[in-house]
Amino acid sequence: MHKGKVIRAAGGFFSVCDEAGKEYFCQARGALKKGSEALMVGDNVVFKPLEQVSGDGTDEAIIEKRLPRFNRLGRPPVANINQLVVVMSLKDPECDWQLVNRMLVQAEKEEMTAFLCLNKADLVTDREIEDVKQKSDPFPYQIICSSTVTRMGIDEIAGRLKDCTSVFAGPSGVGKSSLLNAIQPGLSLQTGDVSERIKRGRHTTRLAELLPLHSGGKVVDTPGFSRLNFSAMDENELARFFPDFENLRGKCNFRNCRHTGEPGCAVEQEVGKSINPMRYEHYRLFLDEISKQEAY
Ligand SMILES: Nc1nc2c(ncn2[C@@H]2O[C@H](COP(=O)(O)OP(=O)(O)OP(=O)(O)O)[C@@H](O)[C@H]2O)c(=O)[nH]1
Ligand SMILES: [Mg+2]
Ligand SMILES: [Zn+2]
Repeated sequence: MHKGKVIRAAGGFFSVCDEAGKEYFCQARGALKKGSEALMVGDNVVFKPLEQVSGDGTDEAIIEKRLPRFNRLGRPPVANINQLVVVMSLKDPECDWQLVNRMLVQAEKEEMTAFLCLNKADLVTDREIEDVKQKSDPFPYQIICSSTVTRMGIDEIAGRLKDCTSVFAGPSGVGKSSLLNAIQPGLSLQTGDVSERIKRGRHTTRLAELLPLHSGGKVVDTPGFSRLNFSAMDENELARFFPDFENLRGKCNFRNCRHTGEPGCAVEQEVGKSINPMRYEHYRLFLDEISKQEAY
């Protein structure tokens, strides 16, 4: 029996890389294809090599078993990830802060570290960058402004990818694949056409793929998405996934305070001070959404 990691998943077929870096083209046993059991990129598996070789010369194998996961994201669908890199662009398309905060809540829930990358800095003025930062300040995660054109922020992002497994996630067209190409040119990932008349991305990356980096880290490039729902979230736990509320834990008048207008709410008193008003607004929106889901 061999051990390996799923690096690509498509239509019931999987590419698995063993510890020596050898790639196998695999099928999986039926139970490993359904529901939450379905194999994801990042999953560690036990597999049995077959005698066959696939059309492109890759050895074939069959996945026998999935090893336990330490976490998983529903969107993008990946497992065993240490770090979420939320990628947005400052322009074309503009930063979607609500989606940023949705992704960060998921990262906290799955105990991942996270940072935000605001790409395409070359398309806006320094003043505009300051305005965007101001709007989100104070923000409890590092923000790196970047550009694949001027190489601003590229080394800083690369530095944060060392020795851990990260996932790049965000809307289509923000430059996830372009950033990875800038970090490691040999990756040669396909990117959207600049001359495209429609400024919105068009889903250039079709499948999540786990890529090894020279720096020792690994990173998953993923297809863009613009919607993200909270599934399997309890409304009482949401506040725990806002690290900016953390210092205020237990300081509200009511022990089970939802931070939605209750008298003596310590969180609400900090809005506009240590808590960014937009983050608080999104907290209330998410809470509302989760409580409606629970009602069904
Ligand atoms: N001006 C400018 N354009 C950029 C930058 N980064 C990427 N682009 C362009 O933005 C477009 C989309 O880039 P991609 O890297 O394909 O975007 P993506 O996020 O991977 O998109 P999907 O794969 O569809 O999710 C391409 O035309 C890139 O050349 C940047 O820093 N500045
Ligand atoms: Mg891409
Ligand atoms: Zn409160």
